[in-house]
Amino acid sequence: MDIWGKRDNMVVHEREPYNAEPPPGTLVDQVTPLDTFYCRNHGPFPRMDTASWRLRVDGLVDRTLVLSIDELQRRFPERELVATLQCAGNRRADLIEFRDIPGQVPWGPGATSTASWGGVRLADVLAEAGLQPEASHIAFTGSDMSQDADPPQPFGASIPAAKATSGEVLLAWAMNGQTLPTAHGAPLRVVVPGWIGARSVKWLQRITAQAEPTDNYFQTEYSVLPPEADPHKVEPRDGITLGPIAIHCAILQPDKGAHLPSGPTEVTGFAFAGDDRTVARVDVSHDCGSTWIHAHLDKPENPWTWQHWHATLILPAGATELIARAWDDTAAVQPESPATVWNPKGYANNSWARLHVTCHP
Ligand code: MTE
Ligand code: MO
Repeated sequence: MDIWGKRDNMVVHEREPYNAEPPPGTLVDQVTPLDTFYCRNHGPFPRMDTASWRLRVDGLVDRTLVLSIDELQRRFPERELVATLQCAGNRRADLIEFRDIPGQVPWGPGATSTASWGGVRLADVLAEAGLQPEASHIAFTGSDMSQDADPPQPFGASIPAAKATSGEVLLAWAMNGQTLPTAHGAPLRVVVPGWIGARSVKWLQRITAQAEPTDNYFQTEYSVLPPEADPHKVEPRDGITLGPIAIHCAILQPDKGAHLPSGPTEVTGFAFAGDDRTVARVDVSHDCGSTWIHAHLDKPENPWTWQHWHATLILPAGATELIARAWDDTAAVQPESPATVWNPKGYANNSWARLHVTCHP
C-alpha cells in the first residue's frame, strides 16, 4: 500500500497532485475496495481538522447554517447509497491516440469506481436552510487550492437546484462503511450520483444557493469544446458544460493482448448509464460489428451504479478485436470511435470499448 492507502499496482499518473487509477481488468466488484478506488485531484490535499471544521450553507436561503460534523450527524437522518463516480477524463488516452491533448492526465479506462456512500441528503440540509425561489443553482466550494486556475482558487462546482434537492445527492462522511479517507475528501464531500465526478466536491467547506451556475474555474473547465477550438484562446463557456454522464462500458476480461485458445471465451465487463438512466443492453462483437451477441446484464442495485455483464463468444484463431457497446433505457448508444467524440480537452470519451487478443488454434 502507498501513503494514501492505495494498492501498489495502481497506475499513478501524477504524485503531486495525486492522480491514480486501478490497472485494467481490476474493477470486477460491484463495490470497489477503498485501496482500489481511483483518485483525481487538482491540487495538494488540504489540511483538515475535523474538530474545528464547519460547513457553511449560505446564499439565497432563509437561514444561514454553520454545521459541525456532529451536528450534521445528529440533526439529519443518515442515508447510505451505492453510487458510481466517473471522471469526465476517463479514457482520455484513447482520444490522445487519435490526436494529441497536451497538458491533461492521460487516463485509461480506470478513472471510475463505485462506493457505498454514507452521510445525509443534501436535500434535507437545504430544506433546513430554506431555499428561496430564485435559488436555481447550488454551488459547492472545497478547501484545496489548485494552481490550474490563474490566480489559484479552491476547487468548486455547481449543480441545478432540481438535482440538488433530489434525494440521491449526498453529503458523505463515510465510504464503504469506513470514515471517508483524506484522499476522498474528509471530513465531508458531495456525491452527485450519475454526474461527472468533478461535481462531487471533496473537502467541502461551503454550499451556496444562487441564481446562476458558479463562476468557479472548474465548472467551465469541465466542458466539451468544439474540435477546432484552441483551448488557450476560446472562452470555456464556448463549450458544453458537462453534467450527466453518457452511456459507457468497459471490457474487464480477457486481458488486453491476451493469448488464448480459440473457441468459447468468456468476455466480462461493466456498463454505466448516467443520471437516472439504466443500462438496457450490452452488445459484444469479435467481427468488427458485423454480428453482435447480447451480454447477460446484472440488474442495477439502483440507477446510480454500474452494471456488470458477461457473454460467451466463439473466437476464431488469429488476431481478434473484441468490441463492446452499451445502450441505455432512452436507446442512446455509445459512438463507434474516439474520432467521433474527440475534443480539445479530452472529456467524455464514451466510444465503444475495444480490446485486442490473439487466439491459437
Ligand atoms: N474536489 C476537490 N475539492 N478537489 C478536486 O480536485 N476532483 C474532482 C472531484 N472532486 C476534485 C474534487 C474530480 S475531477 C473527480 S473525477 C472526483 O472528485 C474524484 O473523486 P475521487 O478522488 O474520490 O475518486
Ligand atoms: Mo474528474
